[in-house]
Amino acid sequence: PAQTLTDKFFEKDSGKQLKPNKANAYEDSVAENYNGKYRFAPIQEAEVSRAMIKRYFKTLYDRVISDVVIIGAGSSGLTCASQLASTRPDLKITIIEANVAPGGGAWLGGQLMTAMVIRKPAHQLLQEIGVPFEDEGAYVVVKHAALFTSTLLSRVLAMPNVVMMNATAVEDLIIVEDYAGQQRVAGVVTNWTLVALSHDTQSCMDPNTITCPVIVSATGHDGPMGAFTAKRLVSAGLLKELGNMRGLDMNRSEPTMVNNTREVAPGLIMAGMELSEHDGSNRMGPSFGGMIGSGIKAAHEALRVLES
Ligand code: AHZ
Repeated sequence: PAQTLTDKFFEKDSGKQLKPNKANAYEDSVAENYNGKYRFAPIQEAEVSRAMIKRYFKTLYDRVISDVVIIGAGSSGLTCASQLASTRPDLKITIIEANVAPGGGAWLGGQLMTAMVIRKPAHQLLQEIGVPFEDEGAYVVVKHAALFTSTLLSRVLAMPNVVMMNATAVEDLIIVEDYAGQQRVAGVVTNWTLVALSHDTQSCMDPNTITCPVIVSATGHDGPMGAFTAKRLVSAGLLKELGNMRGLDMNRSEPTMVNNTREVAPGLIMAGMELSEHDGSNRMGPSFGGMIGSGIKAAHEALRVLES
């Protein structure tokens, strides 16, 4: 039979890592040439699949027990992850994000406009992560919200102790009774988002679990997925009723959100806009200082719970 490209370059697939037939096979085959002679290193499709599968499932296997799970990778959740992971590189921090694209609402400022406003002193995070801004006195402006989000996101994802599972939704909480008979949130129940959204039409699609001593929930506004944890606390009897976010008042809402970011139920810290839904406090509209402050406070709270 004719020799295929794969036969030429690789030993027969023994189920293990493919090895090149001769030491310089890759070098011979590769050329970065933009005059019509560009050649990629040869590859087998199976190799690509294995490269993804083994890492994804190894990570999932490892993170089934995490130190901290952060639900939601919006501005508050990502700030929390960044602060927590840099302060405690020993902690296994796992972010679960329902969307394919992490970042929540922080890819734009307000009303789909590009500039992002951050009130002082929350701009200190920008200095720390190296995002340039224009100083307007009481507040700063980042020229594009996407610059803030992409910088924060890449910083978080580059941290060796952080794992993010996106396109994955938290669809329930693990709630256990502790030795004193008190209800405690002890983990999250997850499913791929496309599966979580199809429970009404498909039967028997059981989820997965991640156990952890501390959860930070930052799922944002009430919506199909948003404010998920706050709503679940109500149905679990851990919260009497949802407060529902109140009208916009920047001066009241941002400090209130930061100062009230706390452990709302044993083992569960709530941050960002979800906290406004939980507590029934004001919204702030397109000012992101409260989200940054709340994310940092949530990281402090997580450490307090872990160390208590
Ligand atoms: O996809 C959601 C988003 O990325 C994700 N999320 C929601 N439910 C989830 C679930 N499992 C996993 N069940 C889930 N992920 O959570 C993220 C929330 O990000 P966000 O930007 O919506 O919330 P935030 O609180 O970090 O930032 C809010 C920004 C707002 S809202 C607002 C106002 O309405 O006045 N003002 C600001 C600055």
